[in-house]
Amino acid sequence: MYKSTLPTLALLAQAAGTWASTVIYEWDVTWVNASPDGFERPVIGINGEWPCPPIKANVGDTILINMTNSLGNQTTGLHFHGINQINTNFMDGASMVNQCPVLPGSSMTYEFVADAPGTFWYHSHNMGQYPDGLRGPLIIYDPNDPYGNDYENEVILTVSDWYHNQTIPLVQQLLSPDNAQFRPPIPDTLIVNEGSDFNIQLDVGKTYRVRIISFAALASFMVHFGGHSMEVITIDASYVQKQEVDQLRVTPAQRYDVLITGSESDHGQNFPFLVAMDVNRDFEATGTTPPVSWNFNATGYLITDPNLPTDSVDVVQTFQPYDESLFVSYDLQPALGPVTKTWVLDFNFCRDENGYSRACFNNQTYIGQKTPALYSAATLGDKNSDPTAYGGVLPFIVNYGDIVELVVNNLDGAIHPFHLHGHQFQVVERPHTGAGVWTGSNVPSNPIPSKRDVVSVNGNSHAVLRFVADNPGVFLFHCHIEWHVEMGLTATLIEAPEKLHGYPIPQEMIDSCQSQGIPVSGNAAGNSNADDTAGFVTIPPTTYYGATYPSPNGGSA
Ligand SMILES: *[C@@H]1O[C@H](CO)[C@@H](O)[C@H](O)[C@H]1NC(C)=O
Ligand SMILES: *[C@@H]1O[C@H](CO)[C@@H](O)[C@H](O)[C@H]1NC(C)=O
Ligand SMILES: *[C@@H]1O[C@H](CO)[C@@H](O)[C@H](O)[C@H]1NC(C)=O
Ligand SMILES: *[C@@H]1O[C@H](CO)[C@@H](O)[C@H](O)[C@H]1NC(C)=O
Ligand SMILES: *[C@@H]1O[C@H](CO)[C@@H](O)[C@H](O)[C@H]1NC(C)=O
Ligand SMILES: [Cu+2]
Repeated sequence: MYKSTLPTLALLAQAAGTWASTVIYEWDVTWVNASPDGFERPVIGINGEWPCPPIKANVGDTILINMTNSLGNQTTGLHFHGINQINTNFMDGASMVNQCPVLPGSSMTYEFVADAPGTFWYHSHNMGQYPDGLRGPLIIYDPNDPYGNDYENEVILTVSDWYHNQTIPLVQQLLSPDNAQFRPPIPDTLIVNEGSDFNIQLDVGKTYRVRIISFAALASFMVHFGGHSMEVITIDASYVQKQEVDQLRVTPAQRYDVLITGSESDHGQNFPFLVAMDVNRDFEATGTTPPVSWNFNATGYLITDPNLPTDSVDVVQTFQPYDESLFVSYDLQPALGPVTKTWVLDFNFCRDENGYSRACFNNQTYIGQKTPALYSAATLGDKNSDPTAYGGVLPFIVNYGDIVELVVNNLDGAIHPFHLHGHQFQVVERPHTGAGVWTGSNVPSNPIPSKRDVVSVNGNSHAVLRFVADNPGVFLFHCHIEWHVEMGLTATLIEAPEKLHGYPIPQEMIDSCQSQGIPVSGNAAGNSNADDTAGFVTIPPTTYYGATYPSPNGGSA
C-alpha cells in the first residue's frame, strides 16, 4: 500500500471523528527566470522558484493557501481544477466569476476541504495566465484507494506545450481582426515535468502509479511507453474499472493515472517512452498547414538500471489512442436520468462587432461583466434566477436536483477539450470525428459512463454530458484551450440559485473587490434593480490588457 509523504507544515486537528489535518502553504507569486527548454524567459513562479510546487493532502484534510501577489505588474488568482468546492464556491478562483482579481501587493487566502481523492492541478484562472507558468499538481491521497494494493510507488508526469513569448502579446495577436483564420499561437516546444529531464525509475518487480497531468494551453499529447502497457485506474479525478491501454491522447487539463509494472523480463535494459504533440488534430481548425517545426516528440526512459544506456527511441507506427469514451466508472453508476434540463451549446469561431476574432457558443461570445457572477447570485434575491441579470456571460440556470444534460456540438474540425467546474460529469455520448451535431436521442450510448471533468470533443462531432445539480454555485463551462478561453469560449452555469441567497462570501474577498471599485452586489453592472441593464458590457473590449493592472472594466475582458 502506497503511503504518502505530506508537507511538514500540516497541523493535526480532530474533525468528524477522524484525524484530519490542515495543510498550509504560504505562497508568494513572483516573476522568476527559467529555461525549461534551454531558452530563458520570465515565468510566473512561487516563492522565487519555478516549477511551482505541488499541493499534497489526504482526503478530509483542509487545504489553506495564503497567496500573496508579488508580480508587481499583473493581477492573479488561483483555481483548483477538479475540486468541486462544495459550500465554498467563492474559492473556485475564476476571476470576475467567483472572486475579483488579486491586485499586486495584495494577499488572498484560499481554504477548502480536500473532500475527494485524485489527481488535480491548480492554475491561474485570471485571464490567460497559466501558460506563463502559474500551474502545478494537486494530489489528494485516498486512504481507501480501491487500487491501493496494486502499486508500491508513484510519480507525477506533467506534459505541456511551451511558448517563448508571454501570454499577453500572444493573445493580442490572436484576437486581432487580422487573424483571418482564428489561428492560435504556435508553441515553441513541449516540456515534460516542466523541463526536458523526466526519466522514471522502474524497479523490476514493482508497480508504479504514474499520474499524468496536462498543463497544456493548446496541444494534445500522445503518450506511449515502450515495452509496457498502461493500466488506467483514474481519469481526471474519477476511478474507472481498470483498463489496459497501449496509447493515450491527453488533451489540455486532462489527467490519467496509470499503473506501469516492471516485470522480471525487464532486467537488462531501459525502456524509452514517447510524449508526442498531436499535430494534425489541433490544426485542422485553422485550415492552415502546420509548419514543419510544429512537430515535437519528447523521449523519457523507464530506468531499470542507471548504468545501462538510454539511447533508443520509442517509435509508434500509427497513433491510435484508446477511445476515452470507453472507460467505465469504477462504481458502475448507470447513466443518470430522466433528464430534467437540457443545455445545448453549439461551438464555432466568430467575430464580434469590431471584427475581432472570437469563439462563440450559440453565436454568442462570453463578455465579462462588472460584478462577479457569484456575487450577483448571492445578492439579487429571487431575481438571481433570471439569466438576463448576469449580462453577456452566457448564463444557464438549473435548479437544485435537476438532472442536467449538457450537449456540446463542436462545429469546428479540431478536438476541443471542454471543462465544467464543480462536477465530475458523466460522458454519456462522445462519438467519433465527423459524427455531426447531436440529434436529440435520449438513449445514451454509454449506459455505464465514465465520469470526469474535461471531455475532449472530436472535430465536427459532439459530446453529451450528464450531472445532478446538487452543488449550488456559479461554475464556468469552457474549452480548456487557454487561447479559446481568451476568445470567449466560456459559458456560466448558475446552479441552484434558490440556494445562493446570501451566500457567505469571505470579507477578504469583498474587500479585495471594493479596493478595486468592483461592485460586490447587484446585477452584471452592479445595479440593485436586476432589470436595469444600464452599464452592462455588451461588446468585448478592443484592447486586450491581459492581466495587466489596472484594466478598464474591473479586470475582465
Ligand atoms: C498571508 O501572507 C501575508 C504576507 O506574508 C501576511 O501579511 C498575512 O498575514 C498572511 N495571512 C494569513 C491569513 O496568514
Ligand atoms: C511584467 O514584468 C515581467 C518581469 O519583469 C515582464 O517580463 C513582463 O513583460 C511584464 N508584463 C507586463 C504586462 O508588463
Ligand atoms: C514572439 O517574440 C518574438 C521576439 O520578440 C517576435 O519576433 C515574435 O513576433 C513574437 N511572436 C508573437 C506571436 O507574438
Ligand atoms: C515523433 O514520433 C512519431 C512516432 O514515432 C514519428 O512518427 C514522428 O516522425 C516523430 N517526429 C519527430 C519530429 O521526430
Ligand atoms: C448561429 O448562426 C447561424 C448562421 O447565421 C445560424 O444558422 C444558426 O441557427 C445560429 N445558431 C443559433 C443557436 O442561434
Ligand atoms: Cu479549469
